[in-house]
Amino acid sequence: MAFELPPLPYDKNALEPYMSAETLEYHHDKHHQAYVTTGNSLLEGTGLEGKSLEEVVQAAYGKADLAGLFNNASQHLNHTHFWQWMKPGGGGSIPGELERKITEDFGGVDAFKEQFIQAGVTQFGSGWCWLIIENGKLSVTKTPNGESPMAYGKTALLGCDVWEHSYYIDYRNRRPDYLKAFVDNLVNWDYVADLFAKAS
Ligand code: MN3
Repeated sequence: MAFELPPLPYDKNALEPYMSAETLEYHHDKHHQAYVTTGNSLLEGTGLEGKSLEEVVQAAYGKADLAGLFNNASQHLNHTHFWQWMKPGGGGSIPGELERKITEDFGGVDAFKEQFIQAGVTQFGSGWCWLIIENGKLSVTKTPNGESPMAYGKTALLGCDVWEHSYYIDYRNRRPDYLKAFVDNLVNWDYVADLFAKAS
C-alpha cells in the first residue's frame, strides 16, 4: 500500500498564534509530502510494499541498505501522529486516568512537562522528544533525526518534532519557547489518552 499524506485535522490557521499557517504550509504540505513521495519511491522493489507503515518502519530500522527508506517512512509515521498530537485550544486539562498515571510516574504534571521540554531542548540537532509507555511505566526520551521509539516496537503516547522546520518561522532559534507553547497550548490530550488506553 502506497504511503499517503493525511490531511491536517484542522485549518492551517487553527493553531495560531502558537503555530502559524505558514509553518504548517511548509511543514505539512512540503516536508511531510516529501517524506511520503520519497518513501514511496524507495519502497518500490524492497518486498515490503504490502506491509503496514509501522511494519515497514520496524523492518527497515537499523538496516544500512534501507536507511533512506527508514528515514522517510519513519518521518511519515511520526508526522502522521504529530498533526493529531496537536489541536486548537490544546494543552489544558488532562483526562483523569492519564493525569493520575503521569502524577504517579513523574511526581506531577509540571514535573512531566519540565522533563519533556528538557528532552526536546537537549536533543542536539534534529530529532524528537517523546512520552512513552513501557512495561506499564511512563517515561520521557528523545531520538535523533527521523528515529522514534516506535521503530523498535515501543509505544509513543506523545511526541514533539524539534527539527528547525517545525519552529523556525514562528520562534526562530528559541526552541525552548516552542516546546513550552507545545505542552501548554497545543497538545491534544484526548488523542494521547486514546493511545494510553490502547496501550494499557
Ligand atoms: Mn517535521
